[in-house]
Amino acid sequence: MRTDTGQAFRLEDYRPTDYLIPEVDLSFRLDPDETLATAKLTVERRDGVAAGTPLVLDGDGLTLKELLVDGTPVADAAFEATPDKLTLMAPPEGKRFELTIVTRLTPAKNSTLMGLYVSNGVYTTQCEAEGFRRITYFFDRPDVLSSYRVRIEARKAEAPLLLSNGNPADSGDLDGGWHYAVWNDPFPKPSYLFALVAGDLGSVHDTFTTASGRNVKLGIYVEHGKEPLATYAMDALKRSMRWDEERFGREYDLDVFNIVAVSDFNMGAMENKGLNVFNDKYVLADPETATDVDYANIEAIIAHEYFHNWTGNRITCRDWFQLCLKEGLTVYRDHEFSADQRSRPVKRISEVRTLKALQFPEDQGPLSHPVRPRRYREINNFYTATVYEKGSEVVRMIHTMLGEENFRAGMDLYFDRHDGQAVTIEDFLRCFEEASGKDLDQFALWYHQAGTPNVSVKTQYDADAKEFTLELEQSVPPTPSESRKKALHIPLAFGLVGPNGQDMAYDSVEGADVENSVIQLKERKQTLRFTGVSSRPVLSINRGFSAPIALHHETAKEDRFFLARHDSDLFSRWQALNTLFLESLIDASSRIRGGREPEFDAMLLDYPAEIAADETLEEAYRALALTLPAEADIAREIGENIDPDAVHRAREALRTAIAREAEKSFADVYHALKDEGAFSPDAASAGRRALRNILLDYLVAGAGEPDRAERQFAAATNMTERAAALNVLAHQFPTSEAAGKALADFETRYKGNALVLDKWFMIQATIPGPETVERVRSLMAHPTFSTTNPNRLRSLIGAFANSNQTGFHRADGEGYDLLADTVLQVDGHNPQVAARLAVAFRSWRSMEKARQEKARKALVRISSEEKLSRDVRDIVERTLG
Ligand code: B3K
Ligand code: ZN
Repeated sequence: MRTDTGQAFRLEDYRPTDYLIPEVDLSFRLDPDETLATAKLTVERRDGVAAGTPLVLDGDGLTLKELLVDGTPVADAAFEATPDKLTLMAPPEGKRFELTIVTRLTPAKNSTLMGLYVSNGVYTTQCEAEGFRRITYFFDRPDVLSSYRVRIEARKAEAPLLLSNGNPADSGDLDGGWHYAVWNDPFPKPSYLFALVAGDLGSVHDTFTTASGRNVKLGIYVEHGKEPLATYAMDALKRSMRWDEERFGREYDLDVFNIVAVSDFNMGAMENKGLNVFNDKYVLADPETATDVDYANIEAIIAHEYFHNWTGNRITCRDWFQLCLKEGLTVYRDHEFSADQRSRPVKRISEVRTLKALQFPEDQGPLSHPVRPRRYREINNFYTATVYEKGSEVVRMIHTMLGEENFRAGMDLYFDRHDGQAVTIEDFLRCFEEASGKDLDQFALWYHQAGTPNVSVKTQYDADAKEFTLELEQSVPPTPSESRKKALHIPLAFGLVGPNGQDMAYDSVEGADVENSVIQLKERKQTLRFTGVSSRPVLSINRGFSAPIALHHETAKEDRFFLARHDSDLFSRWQALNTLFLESLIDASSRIRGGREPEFDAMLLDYPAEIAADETLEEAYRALALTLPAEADIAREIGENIDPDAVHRAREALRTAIAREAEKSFADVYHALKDEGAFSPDAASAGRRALRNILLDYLVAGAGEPDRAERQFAAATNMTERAAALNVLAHQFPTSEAAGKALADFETRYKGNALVLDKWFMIQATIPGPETVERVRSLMAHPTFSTTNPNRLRSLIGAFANSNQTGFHRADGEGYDLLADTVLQVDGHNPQVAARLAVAFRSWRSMEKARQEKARKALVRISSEEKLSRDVRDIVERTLG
């Protein structure tokens, strides 16, 4: 483990290396306990650097076996090798030399899942961000690009399959039951994109012909016997390849593209050049074991990693501060892909829900940082919702401001100008400025300034003058290390909705640039005056969530209802209804806290029956509209002094009230939606199942007894229906016989299927209420629970801490203690995953006083552990503030 040295890396300290490494020749002789890695590096002194300047390479936990310069061993006095650094004091004076480094690795003992490790008998690597330095000494930073030749030797029986980046070049048998393969990657890449996989795996194959007629061999490698579960991923891959050609003009560039699924993986997947490595959760699917959400995630992540081939790999980041350059942009691209493959408004609503659930609390708490951070102690802690999701929103805003044509021209220029380079956000923005002629100076603040901007809205209509006035005011609250904020350039899509639901025309507008129904808000305060507005309009603003802001628009309930029913923008309809739900849930929770009964507006109780049955709306949209804000959403909106038990009771009360009111309509729709045909994972079928499942949740809550969920559980013909029914049973009747029986059935049925058992753990971890802490502790003793498998940890502990408000925030602090215990335990073998878990503490200051104190104690207990990793120390210290 790398213990913390307190060192911080700063953007302004960026400086290029003294040497380049244009070519890398790697050979591996694989053995679980003693792998030899030989790296022959062609080292080239940069122009302007003095001959003999010391060469300093990064390492992490390395053991050096041999060191040669131009084939001759280096004398002991001429170098220094520690586990984390190799210094060659006086390299040859010539321009180029060859450095050979032999390191000894123990992949079977590598529990960090960074560098070279063994998962389920398969050798695999993870190098982003700084894992390559756990394999050999190197300039392990993204601005050093090299072409790689990789030779892998392994015992044929242990690893018949040998893969690396690029194209296959050679292979054959060796003595003693060994064999080898050689791979060549002609495209220069940074070390974080290196990958190797060796093992005994099954596979599915296909081919793809690119737009220019090149043939690419596709392969997906999975555990033997699981090949049929990879067909959906393969289909998603081919669709992604075609889409990138059509939408962005980007073709694939190698002869092969391989994907490997492994079961122990720190995150979702990794975009290594030509050899993507995936968490098997995002590859394997069939109707019996995967839900519709799993299918959608597989499609999105396959696309995301594939799209990195251009945004990330062909054009990479100059340094890790620029992470959003590849991540935000690639998320934007995968969002657009899913929107094109599925339903655009439904996709947009889901994106915004995710942004608000994950990024808003990050930006409003102690871990807030700009989309392009300026400092980090541990880069792995910056693979955040801000870099990814807000990073994507920033790219979306560029698209909104420039329009499709200029946006595409900017992207084309970016690909053209920077192919093969490691670049910065400034380089990226310059392409859009040049392509569109627009000035993005003020807009660039979105990358540099942290915090969720607040925009408040006031409106007024003067019937005599037929004038509509709109007052907009923006402010960004202070965030760690930035107290004063500048005004941002915020694009706000809007419409003045008339009585018939159509947008009204107006004669003129002054007070802001308005183009294509988008207001460009640039000042702290701007007043817009619309003339020639024939009757009082209802303002629909931030349509499609054109800017990632918190909107404060105090308006009459009637107007919100009007928008919920009539706005021409489906996203805004959802937004209006969701705001109505939120406002009434906040009110209900404060009543409950004050010892009063919650009260709900009749309109709010009537409308759901109407939506459920409204056939002009797609089912997936109706399902989203009927989904009440989660407890965490309500808590986030309350913002301070939160009592999660009151929030929980408020939400339950509203759910029951709606269910009772809408019983008949919900039951009719529920029955009419029963899928009779063969399962299809397409968006429309998934939408029907989603609507049916949300209705089940209501119907069971309204009835107050589990029968209907038991029936759905028993009759389910796919995992989407089965898991949803189990969830309803376990969450609404946790101690009932029905829930106990269903949980036991599920466990027996899926014994041995790790991905499905993860669902079983997750459903139980998220059962609301104080008793779940004990349930989670006893599940940690389940024979299949292990803290070394990240998926299992996330499905039990991660789900408990992030998605169980009443459990994790239990008043006596037991939930916090459970998380602290786990973080400390996991930190001993996998700091990256431990740090990720610790992030769940980030909103501790928004709880009521007694809980805050309990959370603070748990955090202090973690931070007082002397041997804490840099990863966890960084998170815990920033969280404590
Ligand atoms: N680039 C990887 C994430 C690497 C995370 C390192 N801690 C997957 C992705 O975003 O596509
Ligand atoms: Zn990515």
